[in-house]
Amino acid sequence: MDVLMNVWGYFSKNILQQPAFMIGLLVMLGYILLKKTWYDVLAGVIKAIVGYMILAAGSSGLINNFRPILVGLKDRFNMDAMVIDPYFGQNAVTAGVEEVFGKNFGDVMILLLIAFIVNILLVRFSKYTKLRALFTTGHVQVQQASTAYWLLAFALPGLLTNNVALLIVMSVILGAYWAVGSNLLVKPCQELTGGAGFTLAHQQMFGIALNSYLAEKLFGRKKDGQKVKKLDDMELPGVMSVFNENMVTTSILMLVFFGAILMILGKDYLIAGGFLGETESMFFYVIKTSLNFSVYLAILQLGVRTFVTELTQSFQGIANKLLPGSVPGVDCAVSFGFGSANAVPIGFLMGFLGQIVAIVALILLKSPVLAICGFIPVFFDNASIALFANEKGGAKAAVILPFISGLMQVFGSALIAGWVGMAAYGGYLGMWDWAVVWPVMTGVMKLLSYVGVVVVAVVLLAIPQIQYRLDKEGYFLITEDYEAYTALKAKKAE
Ligand code: ASC
Repeated sequence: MDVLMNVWGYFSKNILQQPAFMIGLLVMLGYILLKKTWYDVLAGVIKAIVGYMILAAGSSGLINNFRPILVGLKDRFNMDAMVIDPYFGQNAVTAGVEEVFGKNFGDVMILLLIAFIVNILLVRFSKYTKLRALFTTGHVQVQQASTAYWLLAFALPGLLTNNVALLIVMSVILGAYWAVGSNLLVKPCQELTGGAGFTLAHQQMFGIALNSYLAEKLFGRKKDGQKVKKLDDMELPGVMSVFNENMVTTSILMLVFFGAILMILGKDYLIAGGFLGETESMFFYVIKTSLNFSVYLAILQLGVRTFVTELTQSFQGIANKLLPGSVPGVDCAVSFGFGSANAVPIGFLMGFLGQIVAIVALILLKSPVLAICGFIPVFFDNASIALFANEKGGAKAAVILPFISGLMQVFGSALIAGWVGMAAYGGYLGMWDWAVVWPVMTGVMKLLSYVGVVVVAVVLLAIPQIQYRLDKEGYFLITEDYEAYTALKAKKAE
């Protein structure tokens, strides 16, 4: 057993939690199964790992640059608030799980292992489960396993004395959430990317699915039956034409946005916090910091272009031989390489606006739990939601839906983190699914106990069955042969 746990520990730390190596491993396995030459395998693996590392350089550049600025608002206004951010959430679990439940953080890693196996098994038996997507984003899985551990331990205190039963119940719920959530986005992702062959496996899967649906239903058609205008359909004249170019739009928007926030934080605060050198010019510091946003976004998109084709081509090997009909589930940032590039900054800003409105409401309502925006939920969730909403419902959907999402992220996180006691440890995961879907699941299980567990599992597993029954012909075809799928849809529309 010890040997097994050591092997798992090594694999989890060095490969699973480092998506670049996890993707590299999958590409290697896929190409070997496709019987490629050794040098094709080598080239593919290198491109996949380097591409992913470029993507990660972009996304961590964004996080490391802009998280301290947003969290700075909390210090600047002396707020006693928890931060909604996956890493703060994970730290809260590490700090509190033993005190609150008498459990060791090591149990979270066992939960991760079993839940991952549940995900693989559910996809392996896709003939029955109709589940097609495998999580490859281990760093996110660790954060989710941590939070899920806390929420489920809180909901099912009767199981705390029986570790085996506790872990099994937790793994089924978490593994099913992974498989079902990423499966929900198989279709929206193919439609966004023209059949690129991946889905998203991140922290806002239900959020994107719901917002895509709402975008189509509420904004997708004009009254006269005409198509709605997407963000990129707007050709602006005269001086406004500078906004026709995405890099310019993003830079100007961020200059205004971060310019305002940095002014609010003030020069003294920035110097004391080590952001700005004493002799440095504030003016140029603001310009440099804000434009870095466009720089990291461009890096991120280059990373996506470098590895996505390798991953999806090689995954054919896995889909043919090991996990029939499956697709890889990847980081939500991968979607930023597709669709309207303008949706990304717009989703971010509208989500931020929503979060700020919600935070002010919490303050005015004298809520016992206050929250402050973490960069990751504001940016990655809302940019993705805007991207998919724009695709289905056009520009209006891309502006309105992320705003509502921002409200839900704050209200949902404050509610659940206050209720289960995580707020006291300074943070909560805070991404859309964890601010909306998991609080509902936790509530059902707390209320109905073991019956609640069954209800949640059955509802989750029923979702792919319903999706399948709504489109039996196209359901697996969409990932196996996108051209044939679009031809089928065109024929049906005639
Ligand atoms: C997360 C998380 C990150 C980012 C990254 C986005 O949820 O934990 O580090 O989003 O995955 O690319």
